[in-house]
Amino acid sequence: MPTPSMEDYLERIYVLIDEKGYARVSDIAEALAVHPSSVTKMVQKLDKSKYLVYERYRGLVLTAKGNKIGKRLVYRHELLETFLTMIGVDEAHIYRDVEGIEHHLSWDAIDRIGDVVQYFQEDEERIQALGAVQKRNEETVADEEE
Ligand SMILES: [Mn+2]
Repeated sequence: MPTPSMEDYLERIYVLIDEKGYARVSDIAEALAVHPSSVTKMVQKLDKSKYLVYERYRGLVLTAKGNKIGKRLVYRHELLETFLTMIGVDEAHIYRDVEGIEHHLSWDAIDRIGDVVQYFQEDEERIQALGAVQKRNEETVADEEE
C-alpha cells in the first residue's frame, strides 16, 4: 500500500500524464509545491515499489500497477469533491477538505460514499429534500443568534 505522500504523487503524476501525455519532475514539483529534489527522491521510491519506471533522460512512465492505483486515486478525489459539493459544502472549502480526508478513508468507506452520491443523483427530489433540511437548520441557527 502506498503511503499518503506516495498517493499524492501518484495522483498528481496520473493527472499530468492524462492531461499532457507526460509528467516531468519540474511539473510535479510545481503541482505539489515542493522542491524538485524531493520529487526526484519520491520518484525513485515509487520506481523501487514498481509504481513507475524512472529514467533520467526519458522521464517517467507509470507501470500497470501505478496506472491502476493512479486512476483509483483520481476517482477517489473526484468522488469526494462531488460528494461535498452535493451535500452543500461551500466551494471555497472543498479542495482543502478533500486533500485533508482522502488518505484517511478506507476503500469500503469510499464505495459507500459512492452509493450515497448515486442515491442523491438518481432523484433530484432527494437533493431538494436535503436542501430543505439545511435551510431549516440555518434558520434555527439564525434564530438562536438573534
Ligand atoms: Mn487529492
